[in-house]
Amino acid sequence: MRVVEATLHVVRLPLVHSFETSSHRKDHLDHIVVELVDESGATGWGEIASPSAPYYSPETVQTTWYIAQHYLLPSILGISWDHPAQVQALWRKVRGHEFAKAGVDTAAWVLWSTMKGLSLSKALGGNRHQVKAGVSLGIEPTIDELIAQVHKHVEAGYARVKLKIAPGWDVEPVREVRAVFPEQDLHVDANGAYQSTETDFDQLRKLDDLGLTMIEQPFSPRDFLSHARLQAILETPVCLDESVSTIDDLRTMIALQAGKILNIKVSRMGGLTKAREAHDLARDHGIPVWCGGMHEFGIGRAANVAISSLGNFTLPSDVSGSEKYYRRDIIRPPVVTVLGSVDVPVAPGLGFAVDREWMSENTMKKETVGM
Ligand code: OSB
Ligand code: MG
Repeated sequence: MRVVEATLHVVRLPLVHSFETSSHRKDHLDHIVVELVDESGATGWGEIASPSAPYYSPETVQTTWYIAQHYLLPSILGISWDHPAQVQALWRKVRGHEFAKAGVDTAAWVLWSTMKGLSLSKALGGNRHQVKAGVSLGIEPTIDELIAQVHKHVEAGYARVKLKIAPGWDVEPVREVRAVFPEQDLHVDANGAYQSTETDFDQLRKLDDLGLTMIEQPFSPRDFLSHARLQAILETPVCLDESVSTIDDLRTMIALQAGKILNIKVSRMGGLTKAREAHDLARDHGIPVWCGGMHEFGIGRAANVAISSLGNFTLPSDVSGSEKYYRRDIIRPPVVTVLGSVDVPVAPGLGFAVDREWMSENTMKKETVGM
């Protein structure tokens, strides 16, 4: 396989319902769609799902654009490869920049699986026909509005509900939601907003009797030690998200017992090859995983569905239906959740058609890199 042309498209879509985490609120997203074309004219699609601001990870839309344009695409153009897992080696020297790498890596997997006539799921070694879908709900202006959001998504059938928390918005709203939904599979995600202080440890400890499936990323990304200390005093599993962006981070998590569950994000780990490697390593150490999301458009969402079909993705993934996020997605048909599950496509490659017309109507910036 040899990529001879690559195009980056910055696409902007408004969110149906604005989303607030411990760091900020957003009402639209700019993601970069990666289009790779090989010498036979076949296309592979990927999505760089970096947020615009460096609050989730150090990357931004602008840094990913720069790194893809100047480093990642030039190193893949004109080079022959047999399998998408080899693509990582082409930019071995580029440190970090996982979101940028993930978009190009996914496009290579989609191109290859399309050419081989395999679904992306099959190409990755997946064996599920359906994946369980969870939903991630942001911080709301009031507890009543939060409860209304939970109602809506429980009624829509989601298998698990995650609530964003932050200091000042934690025990009280979660306790009230729990009171209304005593049996619901519920978990919380702090996006690293707590500090390694006695006050914050005491506050987090109060979540332990609310029957949560997990507490996701309470402390900052590099603070493995506080996660290990918290896990040692809680019954509730600690789940890591931001802390694990490389396989070495996962080895650290395992060695320090810094959590019992792993959120694997294709974007955060630098693509499908690394996400699969993380899945295998976690499985070998008895750590269940689920696939986290970055409010992906349909292309990134399809990749998340495909990776979630691997055996150790035993917990519901953040792969909600397209309509939770966007009035109209850039793929056809949109991703749909029925009775808490999403079907894994069986068609070759992405398994969805990219809606080029809708994409170009919403494109802010575009650039083609040739050989
Ligand atoms: O921590 O999982 C997170 C969105 C933006 C930044 C961080 C996170 C999220 C989500 C979105 O929770 C999950 C989804 O795509 O539905
Ligand atoms: Mg998270």
